[in-house]
Amino acid sequence: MKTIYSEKHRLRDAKTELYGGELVKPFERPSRADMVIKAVRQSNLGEIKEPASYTLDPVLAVHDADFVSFLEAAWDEWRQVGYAGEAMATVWPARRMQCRVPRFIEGKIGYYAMAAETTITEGTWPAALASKDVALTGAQGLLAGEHGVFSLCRPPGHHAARDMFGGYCFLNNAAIGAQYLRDNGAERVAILDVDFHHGNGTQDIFYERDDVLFCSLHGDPEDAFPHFLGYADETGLGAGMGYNRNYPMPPGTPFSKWGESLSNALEHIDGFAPQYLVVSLGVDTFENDPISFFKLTTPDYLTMGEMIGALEIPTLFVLEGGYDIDEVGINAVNVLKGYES
Ligand code: Q9C
Ligand code: ZN
Repeated sequence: MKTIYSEKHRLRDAKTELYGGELVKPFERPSRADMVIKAVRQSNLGEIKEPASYTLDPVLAVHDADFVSFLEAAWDEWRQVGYAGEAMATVWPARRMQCRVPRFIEGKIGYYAMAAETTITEGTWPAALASKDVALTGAQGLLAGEHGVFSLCRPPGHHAARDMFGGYCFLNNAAIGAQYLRDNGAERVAILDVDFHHGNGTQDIFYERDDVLFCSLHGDPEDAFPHFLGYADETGLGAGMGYNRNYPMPPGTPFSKWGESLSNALEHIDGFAPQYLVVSLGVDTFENDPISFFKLTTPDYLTMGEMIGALEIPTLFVLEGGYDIDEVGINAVNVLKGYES
């Protein structure tokens, strides 16, 4: 399997994340991708390719234009105010307040943020652009007839909604890739999100559509980020009714239970008969992940890949989360190895 990878991920190198009331070094850091590409090399998974460059058109196919313009300008606007720190949201259009985009950057960033932990910094926008190129180049590989491609995206994307960033995400790489497959001939695309966190952004983007099936396995929003989406009763709206499936699971869930949800999701995906599958591949379900609460082990990721591979659908794997730096590479590559076996 080919891996698409860009060194430009390094441009996303925030100094701070708001966590437990403190500003800490971000969990989502460049060394994550270093560990993953190292594991790809050591496992001889296959060729590693630079992404091609794409215009903003495939981004604007899933994100609102005003949101994209905001992301592009946010750091400059923040810096012009003279603030010493990284750009961070502190105020939101909460219940019964006006949902208008204010002029001043402090208001604007609050309007477009879904959480406060994720700062916008100098290289964030170019890194996000490169990350979507990694996803799109992977999608192009599927269109060219490859059976599986690994897009080693960083920053991740599945929390980014049509008009919101947060949860370490800016542009929704998996959604951009899935939409690109749709726009280039595929009638039906399924997205399977195995990241520990609910893929609220991806759900948001496709919620009213029947051409993109979204299935997400994740920590119960009662207990886990993003808290305000990801319940089992969110099944889609309008034409999209029945095309969204959530599998929230409680703290401590081991693979024996998690795998039952996966089997159920895979059955639905199989019944949908998509031309392509996009997997939002987060490995923060790992037992030692510092911010999550599932109990998957390193060999479980091989089984996960085998189960996905049994569907025999051309699959684009898009990297999402996974914060145990020492094991993120081996766990992610195990899924790909299992898929190929
Ligand atoms: N107490 C991804 O995995 N903060 N994003 C969680 C836990 C945000 C995760 C706080 C986690 C975002 C792509
Ligand atoms: Zn996650």
